[in-house]
Amino acid sequence: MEKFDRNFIFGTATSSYQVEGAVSEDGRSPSIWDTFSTTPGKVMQGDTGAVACNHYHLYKDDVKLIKSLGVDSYRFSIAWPRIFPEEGVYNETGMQFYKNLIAELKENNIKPVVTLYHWDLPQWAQDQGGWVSRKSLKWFRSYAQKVFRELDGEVDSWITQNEPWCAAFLGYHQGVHAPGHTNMDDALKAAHHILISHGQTVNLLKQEMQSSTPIGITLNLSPFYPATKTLNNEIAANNADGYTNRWFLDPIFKGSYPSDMINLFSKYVHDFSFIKDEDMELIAVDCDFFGINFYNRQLVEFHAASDYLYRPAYSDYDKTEMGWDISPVEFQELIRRLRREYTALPIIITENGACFPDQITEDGEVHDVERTNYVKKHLQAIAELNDEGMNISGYFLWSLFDNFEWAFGYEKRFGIIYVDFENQQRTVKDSAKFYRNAIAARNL
Ligand code: IFM
Repeated sequence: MEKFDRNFIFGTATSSYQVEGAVSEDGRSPSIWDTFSTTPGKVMQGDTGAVACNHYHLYKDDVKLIKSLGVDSYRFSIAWPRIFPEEGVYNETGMQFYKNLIAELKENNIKPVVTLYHWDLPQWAQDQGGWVSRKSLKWFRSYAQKVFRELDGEVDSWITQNEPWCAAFLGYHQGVHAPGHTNMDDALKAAHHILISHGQTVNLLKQEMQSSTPIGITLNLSPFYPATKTLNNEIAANNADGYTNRWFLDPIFKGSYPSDMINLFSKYVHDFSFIKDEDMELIAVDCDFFGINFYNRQLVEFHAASDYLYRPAYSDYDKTEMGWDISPVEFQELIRRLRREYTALPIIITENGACFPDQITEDGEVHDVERTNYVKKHLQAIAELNDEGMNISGYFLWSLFDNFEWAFGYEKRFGIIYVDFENQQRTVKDSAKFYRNAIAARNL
């Protein structure tokens, strides 16, 4: 019996800065990631996305590879600084790349799922405050409007924002992502503006442009568990969940920020007047689906000296090369919780995958058994969830290629297609072959 019905969407995913390269071509201006990655000490080995997978030039061959996987859909993102290299200055040549890519995908019967923002904010916007500034709403609106005018109709689904937690908290609080700020006040403002930008973009598409193309947002969610069941560790897990998950889930689905987190954040942020009542209504806008990027569960313990009273705890689970727990059971618990507490919208797993240290062996292949098992376990988990009626309607394997893994550079490989960054040669890994067979059989 088939485990996935015919309507289930199987896909694979990438993002612009991680694969495109061609950072100074055809009128593209620098993004915050060009600036960040060329700042010494920010990215491992000093890697940058300047060439990445050279997908900008190799996209036709890459679409052939995507086609060979038998996927229904390909998720990619648009580099904002290709479209608006300066404030208010539209670059048709930059847009043409995406028109070509979409045409190529459609000729091959692959549905394009397009993310508007996967972290490559134009540097000109950052120079004026970036997401910390409320002006970001105006900038993002013009960008989204132009992209919709040019591409809506050719796109299967839109994702407004990818992982606001990473963009805001890794970028503006922890400083490990661009633009590298370490300030909670900045992070909360950035998160708030990113969330509003999501709401206003959905309204732009649906109300102003009267489009019926499905649109939603993607959050990275990670369930937190106390290392042991003490009251203090439960507090730690609740705070970690608030910082990572609820700060984004609550406004999107309940129209308010969690009050326990406002109290906790008040230790460092004294003025919340940047949050206006009308913003909350906008953030809680109706969408067509909810995107989730899932990688791992996290174990935490109470730690009085940490900002929010928690720190990572030892876990004996098998791990990926990122040190992330392999946790398909907790993935299922997360989905059930979302159904109980937050939403009945169709859920799309917009990213799931694993990093392992791959090598091409003497037979010229990449036998990535661990990644294959990881993917298999998560697909199995989805099939079981759907048997329970959890309505997961799609799965996008992260990632199509080994690519620029942000602060880790090219050191960490998530691809189901191996990329030799010396010569851009692609090698289809065993995990890709497994995925192709699973899709063909709609089974595992
Ligand atoms: O590579 C990233 C991606 O850009 C966003 N989600 C997590 C992936 C793996 O870290």
